Amino acid sequence: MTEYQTILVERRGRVGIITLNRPKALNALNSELMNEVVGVVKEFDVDEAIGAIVITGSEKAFAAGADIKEMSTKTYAEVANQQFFGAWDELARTRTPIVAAVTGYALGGGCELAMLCDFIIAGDNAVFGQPEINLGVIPGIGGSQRLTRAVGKAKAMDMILTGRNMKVDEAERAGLVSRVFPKEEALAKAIEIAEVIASKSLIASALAKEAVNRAFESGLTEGVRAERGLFYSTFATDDQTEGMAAFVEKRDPNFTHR
Ligand code: CO8
Repeated sequence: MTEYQTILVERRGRVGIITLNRPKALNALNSELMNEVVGVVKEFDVDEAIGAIVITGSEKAFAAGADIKEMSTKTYAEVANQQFFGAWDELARTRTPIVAAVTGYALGGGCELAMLCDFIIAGDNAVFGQPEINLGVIPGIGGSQRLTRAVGKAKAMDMILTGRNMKVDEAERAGLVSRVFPKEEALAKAIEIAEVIASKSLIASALAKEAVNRAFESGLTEGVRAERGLFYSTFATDDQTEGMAAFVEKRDPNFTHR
């Protein structure tokens, strides 16, 4: 079994759970944590036994940002030449749905990591923000793009330029989080939701995720065309035959992910 320094990894049925585990640094994201998270996500992503992934932190902090202590002495040449933090982008290329379970602080890179997941389940103590401007930098793991698409230009500009945080009520109203639960229940609820996703056809959920992401990333005509192609391709799968036969025969489907 692989030993991890910065995360805990668990398989619960068809759900893979990754818990960020640097409690003394409020789960600040350093390079080691990035490599461990991205490595496990990639393993889960090609594992047919895993149908959904949950990424979570602690009750106090999902993650309080990129590790400022690791970054503080870096030069332009170092961050640019090493493509510092570039591996996080790989999460956006996964097929398997990823749910973020966010309690406490999701700031800077923490907010960006939550937004790299497919949707966010939040505890009622969740706090989101892109406070990089306070450190003389700007978001660097997609925050300026994904926050703007999630909450619109007005709120994204407001948050990114002032560095203010957004509490969970505002985040839910703005469309950044999908559902809010009491903080003690948020992780269990996120796992329940991931179990629902994992009970579906893995091929269909990957295609559905791809289709929604086309809406997020492209124009309407292109998105609808992409959706149509993805929809047609579901008819090449055993799971389409099984899913529709099960409905007609009034029984539960037995998806084989084929
Ligand atoms: N990095 C490193 N250490 C951190 C971080 C962080 N982001 N956040 C907290 N810690 C550490 C603290 O230094 C402290 O350690 P120690 O006990 O050794 O002093 C410990 O965690 C506990 O933190 P606090 O004592 O500050 O706890 P509080 O409850 O008082 O405050 C806060 C909690 C409000 C979350 C506070 O810790 C805070 O403001 N943290 C920094 C938040 C922040 O600015 N995040 C943005 C970081 S920049 C970023 O994410 C850029 C991403 C883009 C990278 C792009 C690369 C290409």
